[in-house]
Amino acid sequence: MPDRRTFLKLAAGGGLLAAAPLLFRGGASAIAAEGAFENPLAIPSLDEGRLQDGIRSFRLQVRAGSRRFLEDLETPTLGIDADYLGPVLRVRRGEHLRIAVHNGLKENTTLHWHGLRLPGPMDGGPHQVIRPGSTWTPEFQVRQPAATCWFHSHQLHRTGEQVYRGIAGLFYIDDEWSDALKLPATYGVDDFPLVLQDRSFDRDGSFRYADNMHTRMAGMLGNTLLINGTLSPVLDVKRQRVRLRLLNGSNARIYNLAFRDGRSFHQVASDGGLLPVPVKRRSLLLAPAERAEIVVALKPGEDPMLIHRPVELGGGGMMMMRMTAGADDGPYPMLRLRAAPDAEPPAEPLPSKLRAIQRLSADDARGIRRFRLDTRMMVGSTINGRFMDMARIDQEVRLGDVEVWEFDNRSPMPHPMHVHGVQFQILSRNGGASGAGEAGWKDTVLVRSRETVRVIARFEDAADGDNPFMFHCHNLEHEDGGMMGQFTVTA
Ligand SMILES: [Cu+2]
Repeated sequence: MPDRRTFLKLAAGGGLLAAAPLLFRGGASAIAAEGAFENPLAIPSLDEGRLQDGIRSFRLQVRAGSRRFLEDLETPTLGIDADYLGPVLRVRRGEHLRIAVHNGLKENTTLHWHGLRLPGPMDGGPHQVIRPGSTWTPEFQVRQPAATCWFHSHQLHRTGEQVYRGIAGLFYIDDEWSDALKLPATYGVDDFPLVLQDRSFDRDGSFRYADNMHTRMAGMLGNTLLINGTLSPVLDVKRQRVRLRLLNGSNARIYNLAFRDGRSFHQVASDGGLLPVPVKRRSLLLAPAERAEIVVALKPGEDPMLIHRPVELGGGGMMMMRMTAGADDGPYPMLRLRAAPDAEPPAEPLPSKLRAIQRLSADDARGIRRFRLDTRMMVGSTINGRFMDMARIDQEVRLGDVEVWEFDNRSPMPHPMHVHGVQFQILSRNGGASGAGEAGWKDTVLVRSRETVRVIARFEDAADGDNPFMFHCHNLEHEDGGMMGQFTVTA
């Protein structure tokens, strides 16, 4: 008898052959728009490790568990020190870290520190496999400004499924600068993490992760939204100003965040930390792996709804194939905020300046590397025409150099491109300027169909051929399908 996984694969594959849908959107993978939004939002536990002899050390265990997401049904899950997802790890700039990661699963995994600047062997990519029952203990110094980063499985060909089942968590960096700013910063009181994920469930409550040609082309889109693992959540707050640290922890889905009543909010940070100034906006596009921190003003007693507002990302042109990563689904509600009738007003105005960022200039760059993104129908997505090969180094960067990387997306769908080991700045989109919300440090950039994006970075962390860094699409099914390459950074 085929096991469940094989059965699902066969079932889904058979459906594909019969129907051969060319328009990978909507239908069974559109998010349902209903829900009471009465479930209290789960807040992950905060783990500050142990500070001893100048080293902050953590002990983490990746393990299996189960969680009741849906009424009356248990869902088998994976997590880090938890049944589903992991704690928020909190560290300070300048600290030396030691993180013991024990693999309590029956399969190989890895834990990648997404957005962290560190040496190649500590990165937690596909070369730093943790075998079942063993422990991997990376050590590194935090040498970057305050930011909301994260960690997740990066197991070759298995990242999509392992992350889907729950191997992900947040990683906060604080520093003197972020301490001094008058932004909401009390965890779980006026400063909240929001991990946005779409999932699908089978009738027995188990996650439905479909590994088939459809998902390899379009990415895995779920039809149910979870935030921090909570279905149809409400967040009760006792403050009139709250900071939301958003992570798009979805495998493939893109969110265009807004409030149903159209209110504005301020974006204060992007992937790699604080923006130069707060950016007032009414919507915010967040692709898989991207982070943004926003500050929202609430009046006592009101309950605004955070929603996804459908957006056209362009694209198409290949045999009518258009893959939208769910961006044009909806609108659908995501999170209800509910301010207490006696919610406290903020003591100070929102700061008008956050953190100066020295812009890198193309004049400082040694050169430009070009990455062409293509999708071949029923085959998969490639970078410069190639699929990932663990034995091949695709790019060699000289330690300390500034380089421009250009992503030229010729495929009919958007690709959120991520580079390990650096934080970069966005130079241009199709030759023009990018938005004020992208004026800070980034490690993941959404490249729309038919768009060319240039980013610039200084490569200051070393990675040799045994432990190279990755560059890849963060649509995890694209990544698992081979839309990834490797680079070294050596003197
Ligand atoms: Cu992609």
